[in-house]
Amino acid sequence: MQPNIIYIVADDLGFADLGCYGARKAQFGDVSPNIDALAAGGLKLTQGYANSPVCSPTRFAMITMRYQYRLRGGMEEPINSRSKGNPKLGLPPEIPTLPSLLRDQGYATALIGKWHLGYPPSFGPLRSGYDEFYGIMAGGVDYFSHCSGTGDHDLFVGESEHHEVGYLTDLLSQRAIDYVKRQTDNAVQGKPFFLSLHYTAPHWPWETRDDAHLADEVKDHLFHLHGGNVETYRRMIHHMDEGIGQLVKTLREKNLLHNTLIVFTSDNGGERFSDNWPLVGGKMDLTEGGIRVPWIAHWPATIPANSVSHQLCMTMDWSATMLDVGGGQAHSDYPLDGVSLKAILRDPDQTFDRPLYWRMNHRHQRAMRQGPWKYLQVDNHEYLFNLEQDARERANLSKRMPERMNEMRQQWMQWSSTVPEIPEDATVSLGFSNADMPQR
Ligand SMILES: [Ca+2]
Repeated sequence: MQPNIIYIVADDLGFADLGCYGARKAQFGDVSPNIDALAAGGLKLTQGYANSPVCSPTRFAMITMRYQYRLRGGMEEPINSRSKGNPKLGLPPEIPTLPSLLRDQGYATALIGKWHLGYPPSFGPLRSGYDEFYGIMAGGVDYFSHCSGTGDHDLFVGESEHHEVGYLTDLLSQRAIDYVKRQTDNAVQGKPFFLSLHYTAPHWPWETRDDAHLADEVKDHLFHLHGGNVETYRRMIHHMDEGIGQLVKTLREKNLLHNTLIVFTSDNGGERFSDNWPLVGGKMDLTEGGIRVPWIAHWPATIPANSVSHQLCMTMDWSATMLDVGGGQAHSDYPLDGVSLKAILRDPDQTFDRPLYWRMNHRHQRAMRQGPWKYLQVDNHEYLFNLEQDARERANLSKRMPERMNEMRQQWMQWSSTVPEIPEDATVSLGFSNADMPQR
């Protein structure tokens, strides 16, 4: 029987922000007990990556299961609010997607949360395979006013603007729970659902459930460069974790948990208050802190509890896995770059060779990971690291092992020639600079 599938994506959550990835306790206690329980009851990946160190490019890869560079919108780092109405910068509706291909297999499909793949009328979740949408179109909104950085109100049901009082993380959790309840009868009768639950937590502005008073203060500058702290940040994660706990409880009560695949990840590495230890760098960087993220999968019918996998993988591989377990196949005109990890779910001890590639317009970055090796270029400087020995990328082996670096550079160039070049008008948007806060 096809499993139900829930794809939970946090926003800017770093590699070590969860207890199960080594997070320290917050003043209020454990940061993420419910997500940690999913990891304990299922599978935790140690070498899983995001397709990009920034939002919308990863989301292109997530939904198309192909390298984001194949689409013009995927070249933006990221799609910014000023592109609203631009008919080029988004996910073209004719492109097959994970939800559209699962829908072809009989799945009910919904996106609850963040879209960030272009604005209607050219683009939108309902045009790309989702039956239902509740959430935001932009890259970030205030948690209380639900307004984006341009001041536009950005909460929608379908394509209709929707006003509702509440803390966005809680609204998304409640909608997800309601969705599961609504789908229960169909799911029991063999019509499964695919739910994308894409939180905006713990992305700026730095607001917990108790911080409604901040909405007015940050409305002209959602990057919130004068606020936030580690404890606030941990609470924001905790609010998401509470919602996930309630969602799992609902699945259990409805007897759906056993045959539901829940996958949890982040769209990119951590931002300024995040813990990426022991990795270096963060959002926008191709050093490990920008791209290595938590990957947790829970599916009692298939995945043994307490499993750990060291398989190399990136976002589009997990999407390909979901398509695979749902019985779907790629459209022949749009072959997948993502590789299914289905075999790993049953037998987490097995691994296979999986070279991974990244490219960023920002700082002319390139990266390739294969086995323990990482080839990296930043600002036209090249590096070679052995990540099994040095996950923090401080021991540069490029001069000691020039042959290996040359070989990996060649492989990267070969891969790069298979995807379109970055166009002149592609934009890079940074939330802050050294003028706002000192860099290390
Ligand atoms: Ca993000």
